[in-house]
Amino acid sequence: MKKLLALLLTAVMVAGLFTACAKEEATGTTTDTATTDSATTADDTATTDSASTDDGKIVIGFSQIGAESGWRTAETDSVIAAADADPNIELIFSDAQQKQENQIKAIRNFIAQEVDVIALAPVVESGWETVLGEAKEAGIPVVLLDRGIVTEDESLYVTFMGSDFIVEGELAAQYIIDKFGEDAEVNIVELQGTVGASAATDRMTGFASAIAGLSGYEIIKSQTGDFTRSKGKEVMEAFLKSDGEMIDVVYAHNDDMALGAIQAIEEYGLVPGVDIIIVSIDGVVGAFEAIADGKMNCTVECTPLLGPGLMEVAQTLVDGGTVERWIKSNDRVFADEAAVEELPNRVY
Ligand code: GYE
Repeated sequence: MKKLLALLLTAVMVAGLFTACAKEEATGTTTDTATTDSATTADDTATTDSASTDDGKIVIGFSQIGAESGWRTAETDSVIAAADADPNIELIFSDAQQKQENQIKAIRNFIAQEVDVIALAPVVESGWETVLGEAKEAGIPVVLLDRGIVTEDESLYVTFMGSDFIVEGELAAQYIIDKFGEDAEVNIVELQGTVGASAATDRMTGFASAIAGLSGYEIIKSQTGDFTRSKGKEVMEAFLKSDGEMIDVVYAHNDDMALGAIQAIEEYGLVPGVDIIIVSIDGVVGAFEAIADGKMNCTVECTPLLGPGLMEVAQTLVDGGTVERWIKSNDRVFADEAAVEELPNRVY
């Protein structure tokens, strides 16, 4: 019995040793050292080293929201590619899978690892004071990437890199106004982005303000589709069920939801892009293709190619330089024929 026990114990110890080795290898090469809990490990494969290396590299900890849309995947690719291309930069990538609590955990890990710069794509705009206060206390500059936050303490981040979502909403509305005319009666359904996200709140505000003075323009339904294609489709199905032939326009806060809505409209038996005009935001290649197919009408560009800019900003901050408070992207509108012509040039 004793012998058996001893044997068992050895077996367990050997097995333990193996796992320890495997773990070390993982953290030393490709696994993210910033997020170790099982909920967030799945996509955390972008890290190349641990932050504590003393090789003089600039270490950026990037807390990404997730992978809800084609846009976001393009942004992740852009950041990883730009970091890979810069021998002076080391990136620790952490995927929050849409949860603010995961982002807070990741930021705390970045602080513990003494990274040089924290890049945060905040899933929602409120609730960041405590953790960003901790980063400030640790002397680590925070760069907000692609979405903003709401706070009374402006010192909690150095800069916001991204688009003007209010203008994007206005531009989307303008396309519809130009198409139908100011005096028309237009019933609009709105597919909102993630509740509480700056990109959703501001796109809603910009659009609403642009149609505010036009009495025939009405948003008859507005609901979140979480910036995803599947949710966009699902919500559009419900809109069609309740309002069907009444709907003139779909305004979606991103292209993925618009593409989901297109599917719903086709399944319902109407012609997207003709019976129902579809306008959205992002400018991903799928939207350009849908416009070329005549199934969609307009997309307002919002560039996800923020990687190279982020590397520059990180370098400037580490060198003790200053950066603009808002590094604004240049967004363009692509509709109808102009979108078809632009399709071959799209890189995301
Ligand atoms: O429009 C959407 C994504 O924050 C600007 O998030 C970004 C938005 C983008 O999921 O597709």
